[in-house]
Amino acid sequence: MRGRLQFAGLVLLLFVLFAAAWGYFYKESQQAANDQVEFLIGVSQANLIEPWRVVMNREIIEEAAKHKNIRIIFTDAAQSSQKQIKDVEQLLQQGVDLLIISPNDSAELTPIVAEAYKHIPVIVLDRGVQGYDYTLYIGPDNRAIGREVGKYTAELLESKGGNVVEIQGPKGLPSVRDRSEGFWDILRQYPGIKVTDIIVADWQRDKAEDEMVKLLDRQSKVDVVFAHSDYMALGAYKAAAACGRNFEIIGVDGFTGAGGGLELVQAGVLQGTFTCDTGGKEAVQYAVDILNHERGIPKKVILRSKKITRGNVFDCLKPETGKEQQKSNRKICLGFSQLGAESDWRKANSKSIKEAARAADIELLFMEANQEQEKQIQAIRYFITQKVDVIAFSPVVENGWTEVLEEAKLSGIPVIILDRAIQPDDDSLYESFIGSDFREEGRRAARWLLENSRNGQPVTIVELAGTVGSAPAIDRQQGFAEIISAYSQYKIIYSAPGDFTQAEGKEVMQEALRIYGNGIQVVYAHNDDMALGAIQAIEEFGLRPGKDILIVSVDGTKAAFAAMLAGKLNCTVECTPLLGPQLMQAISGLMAGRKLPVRIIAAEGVFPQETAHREYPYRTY
Ligand code: GYE
Repeated sequence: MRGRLQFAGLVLLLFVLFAAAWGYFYKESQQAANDQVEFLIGVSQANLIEPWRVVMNREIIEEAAKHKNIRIIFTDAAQSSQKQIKDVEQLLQQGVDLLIISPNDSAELTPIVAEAYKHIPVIVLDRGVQGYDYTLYIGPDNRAIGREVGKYTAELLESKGGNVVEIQGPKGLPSVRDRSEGFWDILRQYPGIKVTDIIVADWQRDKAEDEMVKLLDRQSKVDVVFAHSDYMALGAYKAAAACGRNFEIIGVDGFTGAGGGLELVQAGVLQGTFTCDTGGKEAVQYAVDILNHERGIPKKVILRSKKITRGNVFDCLKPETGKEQQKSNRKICLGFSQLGAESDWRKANSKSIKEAARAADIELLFMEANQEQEKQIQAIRYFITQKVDVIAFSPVVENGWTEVLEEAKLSGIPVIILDRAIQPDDDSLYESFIGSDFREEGRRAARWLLENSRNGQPVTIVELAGTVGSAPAIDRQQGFAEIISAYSQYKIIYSAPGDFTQAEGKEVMQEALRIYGNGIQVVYAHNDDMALGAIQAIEEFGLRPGKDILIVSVDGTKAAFAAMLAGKLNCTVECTPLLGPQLMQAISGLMAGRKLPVRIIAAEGVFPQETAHREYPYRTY
């Protein structure tokens, strides 16, 4: 008996000692963890009623857990902009190092986001804010998602027609409007397909179910239901089951995990879904890069949406894995087709790519095409025969790439598009587009002009356009026209292509001067090189560029800054050619099995003459 008691005492003693030691070490390790926290990130969430936002927060937590040195503080604005403004103020008071915000309302949250941005980096998720006072925007392309749903609906109805019901999220939300508009854009092309009813179910499954039951009561023929979220789609399915009806249901979101869209597709509840990532994971990844002061942080990241049907759902459920070559530690080989060497921009772009490849230890096959599409197609075919790991290229013109990109796809080589976009923009043919928003550059040039030209007086403009059929020429023209078209006194009196070269820019300007002489007040050049050519032509004509004729152009090259310092150029809208580091970063990610955003848009500014002095020393191209 005594022996037993002694034994029990010993066990108790050991237990107490163990507990004390554990407590001590736990405290120590907690202390160590706190010591490790370097960065505090505030997350201001618009609400947690939408399941999509709950997933966003979960992703943020999961991604943040990979970094010992960051800590996250969450706030929930419960659908109130007023509350969200207070939340941000409080987060700022708590001393967060970076803010991630998903705004309740774009306009109402713009001032506080701009205020926060004065002090710390700000990442805006999902709903944008007005203007550019933030570090980075990450979000989906809802209009594109809507269009894809439209195409799939047409595919399901085999163009023979049928009745469709649309179940929307809350009225007035930009995401709802965009998805719906994209969807209708496509369905309008099929006269046999009728959207007979629209239900507003506020992202709620039960509301979708109830409304759908009522609808099925009176509507005898329903062929396809498009629900703006998988959760509401499930409601439609339940309604069908309750009423003994049968139709095909398409959702949006495509979450993994229990009850998520992928599971619903796998179970045959949904015919298909289109993924709409929340960006939570990417926000943390970029936040870490920003806090570590990494270079080449973009301004906008648009997330890829994937179509999920029974045919591919099993592949999607598999965890992401790295590619073989990464495991074997072989050097990654990149084939890059550059369109030419027509401008300072292009030369800087080529240099940036070569230097970044070297720095990233990526083997580079680099081919230049003298602005000829045929040569680029040949280069891409050559890369395919060489079995490179990745192909990247800057398409000289927008059209005519589908065939060669399909060849690359068939041979299993991923493609990244750099700088200029393609049409038709079939994003199943490439992994990512990295470049600028050319239309926005055109708008910026026009806005500068509006602010800096005489009010009320007629303003005559000569436009020196870029290469015919190229994305920057098309978009810069449209963006500029979009803004000035609202003001009748602004008139483009002459527009001709100068192929982005200085020599042709000069020729076009000579011709314009020959026709209009002193009657030209403004030159808008699609790039700096053509503006420099125009400056020569204007001087030779006996007028003063920058004074008698205002000149605004795009790129922001060092030569343009020198022209501004000399008073001969009035403004340059930046378009960065320094895309090499972002390209290599994307390639490394891709090879490691990461899903890339479908569009990565660079951060850029506007530089009027007055700023040239300050900026000139820092221009690197
Ligand atoms: O603006 C121009 C160049 O595609 C953005 O091409 C690029 C354009 C750039 O030649 O200078």
